[in-house]
Amino acid sequence: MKEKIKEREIIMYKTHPCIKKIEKPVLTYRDSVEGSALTFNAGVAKWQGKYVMLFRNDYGDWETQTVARKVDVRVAFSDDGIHWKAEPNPILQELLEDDDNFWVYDPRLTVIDDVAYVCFALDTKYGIRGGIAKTTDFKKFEVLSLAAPDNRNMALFPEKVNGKYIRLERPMPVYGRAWLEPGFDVWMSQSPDLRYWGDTTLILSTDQVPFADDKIGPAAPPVKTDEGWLTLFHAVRFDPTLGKNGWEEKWQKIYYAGIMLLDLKDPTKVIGIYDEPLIVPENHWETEVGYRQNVIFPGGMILEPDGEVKIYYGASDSFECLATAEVKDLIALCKA
Ligand code: BMA
Repeated sequence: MKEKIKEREIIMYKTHPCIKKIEKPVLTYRDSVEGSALTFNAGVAKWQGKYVMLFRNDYGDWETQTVARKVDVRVAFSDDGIHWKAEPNPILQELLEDDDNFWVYDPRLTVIDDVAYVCFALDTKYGIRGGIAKTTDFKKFEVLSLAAPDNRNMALFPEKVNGKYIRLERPMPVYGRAWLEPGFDVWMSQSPDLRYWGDTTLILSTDQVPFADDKIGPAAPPVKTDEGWLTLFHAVRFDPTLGKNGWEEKWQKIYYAGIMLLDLKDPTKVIGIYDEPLIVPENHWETEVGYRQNVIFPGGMILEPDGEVKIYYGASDSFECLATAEVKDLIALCKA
């Protein structure tokens, strides 16, 4: 794999023309939380006639390009999915009552029968744990499960399949997979009750994604269509020619959004994957400003009744952005 990467020519991909990016971010540090430097990587769903977003807030100072290493998750509501108003308090703080837990971040949101389920990453003294919590009011949360480290990027399907809850997840095997290094893959687990997870299966590996050579991971919770589960993922390419690209001394990764279709009845089967990136970092917000440039990190996907798909993504680890597409076009890409 390492040899292949060295030989691989760096292809300049373009966002697929079926994707329309909304010109400006839908939420930034300016309109989210006092003291926020970075407002990004949100999960979004429809709930009780509104749109609800859970977003990641990293404290710091935008002007001086400093991050405070203090992170939390916030809630915002919207009537149209475009204009957002953030609530004043962080959520899931109960997890931090345990001193071994540092912070919660990168939420994904799934609504099943009016109950909202949040998948989140939790950095702890003993590694990164992926968790699931439920809420009916976005104030009080009950934590249902926390995986053994290192596992994150969990995304829960919006309904049970064959009587089981299904989640995508991305473990990070640094020893056992070292011979194939680099590369972390997308897996799927099933559960009767959202607490006990098993029947774990590999869904998509980095080697199967032509535009990834570093790692891949689940993105938004999949959306159900007549043709299958439309499923976004993020795919990472390492580009040694890149230098600063943000606030850190060096940032040499590029994060794309990819898309695939999973079988409706057996979602462990990939029906098709679009063999180029769906969304590529290109505009000002994605490549010219921000903490880590060239990062597209999709966390929310909503299928509207008229066939429009809204894709919410973190840009440059700094802003929350929105793009739209027609569901039929996305399905066609996966089946081509
Ligand atoms: C991943 C996560 C994300 C982040 C991305 C790019 O590993 O930490 O939160 O958006 O890297 O920095």
